[in-house]
Amino acid sequence: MIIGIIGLPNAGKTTLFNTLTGGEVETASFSTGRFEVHQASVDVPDPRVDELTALFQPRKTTRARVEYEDIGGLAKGIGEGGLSGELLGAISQSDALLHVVRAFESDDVPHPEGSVDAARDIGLLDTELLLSDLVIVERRLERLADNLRKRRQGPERELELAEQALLDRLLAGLGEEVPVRDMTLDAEERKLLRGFQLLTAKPLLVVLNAGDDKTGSSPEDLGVRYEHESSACLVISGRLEMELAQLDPDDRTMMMEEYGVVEPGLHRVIRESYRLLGQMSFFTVGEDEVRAWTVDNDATAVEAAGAIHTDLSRGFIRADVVGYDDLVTAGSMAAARKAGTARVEGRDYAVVDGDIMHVRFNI
Ligand SMILES: Nc1nc2c(ncn2[C@@H]2O[C@H](COP(=O)(O)OP(=O)(O)O)[C@@H](O)[C@H]2O)c(=O)[nH]1
Ligand SMILES: [Mg+2]
Repeated sequence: MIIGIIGLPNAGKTTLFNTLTGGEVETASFSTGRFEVHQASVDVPDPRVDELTALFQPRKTTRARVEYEDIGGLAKGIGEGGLSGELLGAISQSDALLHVVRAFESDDVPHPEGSVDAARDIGLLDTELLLSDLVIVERRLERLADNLRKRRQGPERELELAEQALLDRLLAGLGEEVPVRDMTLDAEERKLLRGFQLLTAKPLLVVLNAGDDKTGSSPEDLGVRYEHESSACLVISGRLEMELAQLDPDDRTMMMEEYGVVEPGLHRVIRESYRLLGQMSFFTVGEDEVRAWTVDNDATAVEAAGAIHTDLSRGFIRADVVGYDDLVTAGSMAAARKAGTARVEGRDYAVVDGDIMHVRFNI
């Protein structure tokens, strides 16, 4: 799963990327407008994994991971269909987008639009993504119209007519500036659209990069309301977060108290990204390893088994399952079994976020 970090030059993308990944990519106080991509994967912070580690004292703890890509090179002409092909290519390969928006004032850092206005910048980028989708949908509609003129009957014609109807709806919506993620589409339609990699269909996390004096501000405090499907909006202080991430734990705690930061904004960013991707975690536990596994929100027991190893899904017999809270209350697997909170589930069981599973299999 890849989350593409996008935004205007000097919004703080690379600063956030460095904070997220512990990387040290150079930040610049002016934009070169150069197309540039940096990639790194990150542990998903999860207090439940800490708790399970304390409980089982395993030799090894493995957390869920997400991958971030810092995609630089958005330049002037944004909002006017100004995205270059290679930039679009990098963005369209992301599973979700993280839009870093400048909300900090600084005389040292120029803003490509000449002033700081977070709501305006969100609009600019949203328009850019919409325009890109419009082009894709229009092109596809032209090709379909061509095919339909040539092909008078047959099952393929039926499929193409259905696709045409769907794309016409999309075209109308996009024309009214409705992102695809806000449109009502059934599972079949979503599947059909997946191949187009439409940018406004991707989950979107807006991160407002505010100054050090704005920690604890809400988006509304900064003049922003962002209410869309599969979207969320967070405020962080990019530079402060980067400094926090570079401190050792004791100093970090002290500095967080000083600035009134309850939880590193970084953790919120990673958690929200994970949630927007429609993913959840289940856990396996033992003396050897406590491990978080990532599956889709609607995963079944046999799919969860497959996330661990294909052998486990092929030879799936049953799964021993206990909810996270039940396990922590009981204190051990044996105690949970005694208390009757550990269950045996079959292959179609709908996994719940936080389930602790042990898969029985035979191959
Ligand atoms: N004052 C202030 N400067 C910041 C903040 N975040 C980033 N910057 C500075 O803004 C400049 C551009 O940041 P960078 O991460 O390179 O932006 P990018 O072009 O979006 O990758 C750098 O000089 C950063 O140090 C912030 O929260 N406050
Ligand atoms: Mg950068």
